[in-house]
Amino acid sequence: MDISSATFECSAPDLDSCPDESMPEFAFIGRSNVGKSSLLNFLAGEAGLARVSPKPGFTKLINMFVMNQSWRLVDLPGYGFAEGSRKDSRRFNNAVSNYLKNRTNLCHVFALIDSGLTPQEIDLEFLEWLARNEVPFVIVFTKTDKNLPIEAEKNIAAFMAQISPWFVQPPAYFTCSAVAGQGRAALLGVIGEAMDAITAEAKKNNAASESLTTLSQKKAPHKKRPDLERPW
Ligand SMILES: Nc1nc2c(ncn2[C@@H]2O[C@H](COP(=O)(O)OP(=O)(O)O)[C@@H](O)[C@H]2O)c(=O)[nH]1
Ligand SMILES: [Mg+2]
Repeated sequence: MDISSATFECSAPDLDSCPDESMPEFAFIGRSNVGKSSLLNFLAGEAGLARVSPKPGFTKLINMFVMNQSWRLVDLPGYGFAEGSRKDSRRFNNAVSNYLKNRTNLCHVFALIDSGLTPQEIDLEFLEWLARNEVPFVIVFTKTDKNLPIEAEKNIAAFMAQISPWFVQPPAYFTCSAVAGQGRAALLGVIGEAMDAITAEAKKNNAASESLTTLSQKKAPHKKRPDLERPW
């Protein structure tokens, strides 16, 4: 999967303000400061596309970017940034949960976890929520340049050991570093595979609907997420 064009499309405060669902979407979610915007820029191959901030809690909007004029990368607001002492702000916001539960063109979520930290309760809680709500996701351990490889490996193994009992088949995971330039091909591969599956499904549906043209009444197609194999 090559990226030939990457453009900012819009910032939406909630699901209703998001653009139409005509393009497949791949969304980044994770704690504030985990490296969502940096990873988006790294995958897109454009340093200044999404705004990177050393200050946590910066992005409050759903930011949409169109790649190759055919699919979107979505930078979701981060969770886990406690503003003041309000406990509620630890939780991810309504716009994010609505988007994740109801966006029909959402193909995959990349759930970002900092490889430099031991398993954090809020990340475990969030992944459990994703699994319970049947949101299709893969895990991406970020910032592998920050620690010695052995420390990152230890944190990753501990995290996967904690979540594995929740699944028949544990979710796929990847590692990346936007700073060291590691992990881009594998993540673009995930998107490429999903896009191939969607194209194949669309072709099949087109062929099927052509063979139905003799029928006088055609039913409107039922909107659903692409039937991709889920990681659990
Ligand atoms: N060492 C290291 N720092 C990173 C990496 N990715 C992002 N950062 C830094 O982490 C901070 C938060 O990054 P950002 O992409 O804005 O995170 P977001 O809040 O999840 O969107 C910034 O200071 C980035 O420079 C990485 O791969 N390695
Ligand atoms: Mg960001």
